[in-house]
Amino acid sequence: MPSKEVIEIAARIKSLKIQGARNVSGWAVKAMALEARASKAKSPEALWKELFLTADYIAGLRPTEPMLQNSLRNALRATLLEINRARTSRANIRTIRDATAKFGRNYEKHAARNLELISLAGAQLVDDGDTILTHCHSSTVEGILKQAKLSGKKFRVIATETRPKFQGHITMSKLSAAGIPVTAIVDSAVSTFIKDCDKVFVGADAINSTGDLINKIGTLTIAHLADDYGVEFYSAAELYKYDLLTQWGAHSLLEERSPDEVLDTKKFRKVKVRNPAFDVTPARFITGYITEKGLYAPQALPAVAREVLKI
Ligand code: RUB
Repeated sequence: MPSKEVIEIAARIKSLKIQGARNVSGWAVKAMALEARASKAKSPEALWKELFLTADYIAGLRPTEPMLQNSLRNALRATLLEINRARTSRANIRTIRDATAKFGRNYEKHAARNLELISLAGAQLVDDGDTILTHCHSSTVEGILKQAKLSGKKFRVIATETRPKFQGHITMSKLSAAGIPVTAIVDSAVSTFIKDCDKVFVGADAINSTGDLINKIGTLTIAHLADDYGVEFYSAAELYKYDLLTQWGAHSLLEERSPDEVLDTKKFRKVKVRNPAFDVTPARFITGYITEKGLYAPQALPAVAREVLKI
């Protein structure tokens, strides 16, 4: 059973109080460090088992998040390295616990640096006079647009509300607090407003081995419309979002969430509800991925990601 703090973090991830791939992964790594610190395990083997089960529990909370899986895998890898050292040196249960916590601190710095790099690269794509459409809340897109504003660009944003959980409201309030003019629209109004847009910027939950993008449900419709109207379509993504398993033929898992998010199921007893949280946008609709290593065509991204993930 994970510690009380980990269970609390898990509940906030599950309910989307912590949302977006980067935030979820950051909190997951913090949870691993907290679990290591709170552990009463007496042997490296017992500690390993505890951390492994914690990682497995957290990874299952949002199945469409390779960034979450990649960061948990690397937290476990850092722990395992120290366990191996303990066989041959003076490393002990305390140094093993410290190794998990140290990974957490390094991860946080690394993620902050990557966000800075993506924000700088993405801001260069924003031109004076642009109207930019965004969907859901991506902390990465938020970083880009705030950086563009800081560098003096004059542009406006159209933000979808993002049914059923309205994450678009987070985007609207963060961008308007930064002094960026924002227009809110309902998701189904994208077809009306796309012709007024110069660019689409969305985040990414996963990128697969053919360069396809998995992101918040509704992204695919926006990509189709952008393609029809000749609007550039960018996804801002840390390379940690690459889904390693897809290169060996696995399909990306698409999370389906509770029907109660869509409507009051007590009132609509006879209605079947489907609530997929994500959809898949084929690479052919994507102008480019904005990453910490720069801008890449979708077809080029898997090779760059493999290099960064060292496989
Ligand atoms: C959020 C979502 C975001 C990506 C990227 O979905 O689809 O576009 O996670 O976010 P949810 P970030 O609200 O269901 O988590 O750029 O912050 O990693």
